Amino acid sequence: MARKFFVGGNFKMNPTSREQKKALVKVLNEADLDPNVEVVIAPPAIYLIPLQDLLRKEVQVAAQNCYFKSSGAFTGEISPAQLVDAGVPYVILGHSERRTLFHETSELVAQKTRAAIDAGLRVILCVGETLAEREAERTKEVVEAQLAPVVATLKKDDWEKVVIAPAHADIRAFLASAVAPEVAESVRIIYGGSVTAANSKELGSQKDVDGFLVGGASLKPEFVDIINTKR
Ligand code: 3PY
Repeated sequence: MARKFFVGGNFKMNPTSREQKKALVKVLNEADLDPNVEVVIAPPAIYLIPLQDLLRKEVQVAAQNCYFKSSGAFTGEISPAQLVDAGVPYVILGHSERRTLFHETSELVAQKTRAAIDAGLRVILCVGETLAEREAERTKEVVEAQLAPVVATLKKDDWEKVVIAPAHADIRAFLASAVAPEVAESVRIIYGGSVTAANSKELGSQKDVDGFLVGGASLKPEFVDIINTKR
């Protein structure tokens, strides 16, 4: 089956006011969006439910993180079960900011991925090297090591629920041998890392790039041009 182009907008810790939030909704609700693209925006948790209520139904929402327990004494965390109960279909896990600023290990990311899928969520799984690792030409090794605990915890059918966001598209071959050729063929691998309207056409035309996870540009009207990249 063809892989549907996927564009995610990671708002990170933005917007900072309800007015900005309304403006973002207006842009997306009034835009002429390519119907062949799956569009998912990831606002801060506090805006998930209001945004879901305000947005046109074609635009889905994702949480930016979740924990691996379903309830209990874990102050500040949100559980996969709570996201499902709120009608949230997706969660981003393993973003580089979670890994570097909040010291999330690949084992923790794998545990969260397992728990999210068990609860019924779809996962935008981020992997990627740091600049220093890239400069040391360790990208392949680092990305494969990040994926390894996820590969160990997921069953073959679970991969249908995963979209992988790396900064390079060379991991399909790894998945073909580490999981299965049919999973490598069907899983969506999207490009994450400073996507803008100025570079999305070139990035989106590359073999094996099935979409984008967009950072800062998802907060601007150019996000619509990025969604419509393939038109
Ligand atoms: C970026 O493009 O900055 C991202 O972190 C995407 O999530």
